[in-house]
Amino acid sequence: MYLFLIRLSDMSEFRKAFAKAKNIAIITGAGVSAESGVPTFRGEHEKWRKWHSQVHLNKEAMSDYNILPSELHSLNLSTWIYPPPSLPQDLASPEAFSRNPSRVWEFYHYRRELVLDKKPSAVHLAIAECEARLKKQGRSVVVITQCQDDLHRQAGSKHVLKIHGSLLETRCMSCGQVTVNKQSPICAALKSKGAPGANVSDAQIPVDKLPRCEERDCRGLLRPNVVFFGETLDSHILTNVEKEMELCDLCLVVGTSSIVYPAAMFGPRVAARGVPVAEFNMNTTPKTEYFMYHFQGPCGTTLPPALA
Ligand code: BV8
Ligand code: ZN
Repeated sequence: MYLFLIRLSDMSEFRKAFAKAKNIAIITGAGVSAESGVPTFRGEHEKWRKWHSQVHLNKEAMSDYNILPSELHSLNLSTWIYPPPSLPQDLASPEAFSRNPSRVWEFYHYRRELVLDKKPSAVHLAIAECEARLKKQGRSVVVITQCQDDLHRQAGSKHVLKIHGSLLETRCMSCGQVTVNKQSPICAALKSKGAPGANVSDAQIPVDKLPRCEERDCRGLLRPNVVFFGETLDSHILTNVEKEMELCDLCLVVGTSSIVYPAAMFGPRVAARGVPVAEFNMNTTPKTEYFMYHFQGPCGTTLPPALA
């Protein structure tokens, strides 16, 4: 097993594949922005009030949920809280937004404020520099990102497909207008709201004081222009992703837990065509076994030399 992992992590083998590749697809997740100081979506320390995915295993939970120890890895649960936690995806859903737009806006206001002053990390810069360098050689790099910040573009990446939308855009629930919005705070009523502490109460902001559309006299309620759980991804973007998945002859999967679909299946689908896929992550993921290479550690350390 030890030798097997060493083979998977052989950087010189990866570098040979990199040197030959003409079209490289780089799938990124929250781990890339973690290098810039943006908290990941899931993880031991990531929580907003009672919504979190930190989990502690106990035998009672496993027996109530009929979970076998052998199933834990595929569930991506190393530990399990009992009773089960409210997951962040319960906040990021159309149902949650229509039930309690004030609470959901507090959650997004908190996350918007977190990303607004962040700068691209060594990973963002290495990817952007690689795209520019390879372009001169007639080769291409596309970034397919689940991140909802703007750090890939800020770093200089030109070909970016943002599949889960943007924290810094709003969409009007009435007229559908999508607008880039980097205001801080996004509206007066949200100023100093959204604190993540477990004992913080909901601000219960009246709906007419939440962000509203400024298109002529629309005044419709705005929502964050992100893809909530249970919503479909933009079909135009998804078509472009499909094309890139078909075209690429090398794929990198960087800083994603590979548990959110459909993004989680992009890397395995490329691997199924026999194309080399390399995962860069702090940990193994439910998809690691599908990939030819796995480079474990902070991607700020592992990725720049891989793309140099
Ligand atoms: C859809 C909302 C059609 C906005 C986000 C098939 C099977 C099972 C489930 C489903 C399925 N199809 C659909 C589903 C349901 C659902 C889903 O996948 N649920 C999961 C949770 C099981 N998918 C959907 O609903 C999607 N829609 O498929 O439409 C449909 C609809 C209904 C029914 C059927 C079909 C819509 C997906 C919505 C995506 N929106 N968020 C918001 O953010 O507020 S996704 C959310 O997770 C984040 O925003 C982020 O974009 C995304 C992915 O997370 P990651 O980027 O992977 O981040 P995470 O924190 O999890 O992990 C960080 C990783 O980085 C870790 O691995 C860590 O080890 C690593 N790391 C950390 N630091 C570093 C590092 N690595 C390297 N270096 C470091 N320094
Ligand atoms: Zn409007």
